[in-house]
Amino acid sequence: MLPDSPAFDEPIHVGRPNLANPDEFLSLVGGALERRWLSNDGPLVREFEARVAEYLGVKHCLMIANGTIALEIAIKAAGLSGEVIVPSWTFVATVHALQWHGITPVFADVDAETHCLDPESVRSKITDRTTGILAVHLWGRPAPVAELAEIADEFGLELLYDAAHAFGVSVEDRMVGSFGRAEVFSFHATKFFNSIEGGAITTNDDDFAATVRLMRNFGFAGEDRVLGEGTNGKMTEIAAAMGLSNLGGLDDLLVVNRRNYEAYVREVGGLPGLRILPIGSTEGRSNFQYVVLLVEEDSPVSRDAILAALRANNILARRYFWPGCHRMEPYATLYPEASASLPATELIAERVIVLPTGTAVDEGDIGTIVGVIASALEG
Ligand code: T4K
Repeated sequence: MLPDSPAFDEPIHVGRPNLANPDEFLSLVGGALERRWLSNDGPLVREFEARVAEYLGVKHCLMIANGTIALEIAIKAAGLSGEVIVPSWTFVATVHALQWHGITPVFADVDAETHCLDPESVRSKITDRTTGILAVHLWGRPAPVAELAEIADEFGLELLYDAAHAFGVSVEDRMVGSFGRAEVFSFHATKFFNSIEGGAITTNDDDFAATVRLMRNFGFAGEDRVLGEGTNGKMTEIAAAMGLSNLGGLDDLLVVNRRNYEAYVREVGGLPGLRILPIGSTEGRSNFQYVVLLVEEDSPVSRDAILAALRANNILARRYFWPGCHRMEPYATLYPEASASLPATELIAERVIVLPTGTAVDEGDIGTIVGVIASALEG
């Protein structure tokens, strides 16, 4: 490598899509074209729903066009209004989904070690206008499901989970997908398991599932019978084909993610002021889909200096979810006081770098990426 040439000739992305079985995808798409059934509760969507419900051990899985619309439908189906408690430390779609429906997002802080909601902070945010909690299993680490269920029960609140990061994750033996009233997944192209665009709502509640089914198709209960408000949340057959073709390779994708995560932990160990956020826990299975580098207070150089070095070398690492939703618009203007009660969120936002993983990188690439980070530490 020349001293001034980048470590990689081509960009290395955080969200490079995994394609577990392109031939199966093309064949499934061929079948859809032959049938001329491309959307609206098609056979591939139905098969995808049945297989995901079985995998997650949940009664109902309803495929939706994307994770954001799925969040919006879940919020409507749960009848949320007034104020809903949500982390600021999440992708902005979680918060937008509330605001878009005229609901006030009330930001609770996260635990600095897990990056998931801090139950004590949640308790401190409950008012007589609170109708629910929208928790996030951030980075694929389960939110504190037992504590949140206890709070929801105690105060009569709805409990929904944004499980966009947590497909394939379990809490002990129970898969994420059946906690709270409902859980919402994203199968966006950048997620380790993808359906190009796509999402799902999973629930064990029959009435809730029936409401979601209506809402995702404009409220139609028959050809010309509309029973209530609805939107267009339908998943296409092309998206379901990608989802189905990736489902067969899911175990292999999980192995690759774990291998990459462990390689990063090994390579970063010993670098001063840096560590990889622990994601896996002994109480359940992780999907290791995000590798989060924490640049601690005693790092010789700043987070942004390391990020700049990575980018100069074609490594398109991200500082998800800087600066925190409460510092993004419209929330920064609407809730200028929010940061005062979010010390952990504010701290984490200055420390994270999300590194590339998935099938597009191997252990050799990880060695090179961490080599760039090590050089950056030398200034
Ligand atoms: N809740 C949470 C907690 C979420 O993280 C998300 C989405 C949602 C809800 C909403 O679910 P969806 O409505 O998206 O289903 C990305 C994704 O767009 C978003 O799905 C994801 N979270 C978020 C964490 O990341 P961007 O704006 O950073 O994505 P983008 O397009 O810049 O892509 C990231 C990297 O991947 C780039 O380096 C380019 C590369 N890439 C991207 C695509 C689409 C590829 O190499 N190939 C591709 O096809 O938001």
